[in-house]
Amino acid sequence: MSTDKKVALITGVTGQDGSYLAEFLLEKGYEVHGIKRRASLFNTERVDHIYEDPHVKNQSFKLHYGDLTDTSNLTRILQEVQPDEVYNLGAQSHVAVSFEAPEYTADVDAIGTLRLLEAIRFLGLENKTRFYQASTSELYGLVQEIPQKETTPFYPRSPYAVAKMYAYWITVNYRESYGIYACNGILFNHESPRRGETFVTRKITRGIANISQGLEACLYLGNMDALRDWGHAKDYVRMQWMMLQQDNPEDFVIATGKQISVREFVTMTAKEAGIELEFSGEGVDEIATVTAVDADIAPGVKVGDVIVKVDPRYFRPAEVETLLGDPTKAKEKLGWVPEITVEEMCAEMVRDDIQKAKQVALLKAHGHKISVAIE
Ligand code: NDP
Ligand code: GDR
Repeated sequence: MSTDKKVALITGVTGQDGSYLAEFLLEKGYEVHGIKRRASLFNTERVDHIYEDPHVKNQSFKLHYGDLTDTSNLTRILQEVQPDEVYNLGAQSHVAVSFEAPEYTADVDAIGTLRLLEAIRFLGLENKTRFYQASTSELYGLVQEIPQKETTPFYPRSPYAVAKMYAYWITVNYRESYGIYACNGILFNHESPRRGETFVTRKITRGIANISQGLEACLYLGNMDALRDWGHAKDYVRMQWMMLQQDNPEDFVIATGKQISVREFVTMTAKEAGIELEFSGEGVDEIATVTAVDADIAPGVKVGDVIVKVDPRYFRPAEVETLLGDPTKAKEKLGWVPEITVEEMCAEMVRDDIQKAKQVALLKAHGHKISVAIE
């Protein structure tokens, strides 16, 4: 690979943010290296469009097999790549799953971050390599202040958030102890058509899209009252890069400054899919019934259908009820403002999921056996 370009290494390159960031950096002329876990299938769907044939010289985008639980592997990749910038986006990133797999989550999300920072130190890259840590609004958990900003105290509410809190502080510690340019982006929820199917926004847009095309009957959700500050992943990866271009490393909150509930996101999604809903009942008995439908957009739905129900299995042992970020510092110091609204993002996700649902419906109509995975 060429040597005159800036070199970036992304952990979690196959994830939502990793794929957008890789695209962004390639457009900026970077040589981009990504760490990919070995899996029994390729699992590169989100980066296939930027994949380059490894047999061709001067590749700008290169994947390395690796894992955040493997110190020697990470150290070897860093030694080989000699990155100017490391973006640590890799994580077991699902909050509910972290209650099922707390030890693994700690190993990847907390100690994985330490492994990378230690590798930078061990290889003597302290003055060369800048480090971005994917921190999270989940650190605020049981919120101590509204809205949450860089100085708001943390109160994590899940094994995921506790692991990310270690990662936050070890990043600060390596900055203060060894002078590494290391910083935390405290990012509030951000979504896109590339969002994993089990996070609530994508679960909703995909579920309603499938229902609209007659592929599913009902969408089951957990806490409909949860409030989140939802932005678009494209806006947020731009800010990840901006944070590493300053004279001095600092931590920033990245958010839109607006929040809506899960229930409101359901209503917004349904509207985009040509469906009007009425909610009734409370708690575990809450349902949403169709009151009007545009049959051209949603041929699989009729008035009176109950298409959303609550299933307590999606409740969490400890819940984060409300998150609302204050991105003032990012705006004032870096000039960053989000460009995509939650309505625009929702519309983009719905369009994409309806298109996918139509493809599945077509294949089914031609006798292909395809089941729609539901969680
Ligand atoms: P995703 O879940 O979409 O992607 C996570 C990535 O991490 C995937 O590439 C995944 O690989 C990889 N990964 C998981 N375990 C390991 C491991 N043991 N070793 C190496 N890589 C691993 O997350 P997002 O893109 O949404 O988020 C990116 C980062 O930002 C995460 O750290 C997340 O915790 C954090 N964050 C996300 C927010 C959001 O709203 N999206 C908000 C705040 C923080 P594979 O594809 O093989 O599963
Ligand atoms: P979150 O995102 O936990 O905020 O973490 P998620 O979309 O999973 O949940 C948001 C809120 O919706 C409620 N909810 C449901 N959630 C899921 N997944 N499935 C459901 O059926 C459901 N019903 C209601 C949840 O209880 C919660 O309150 C995300 C991840 O990307 C983290 O990695 C990141 O750090 C934070 O955002 C900021």
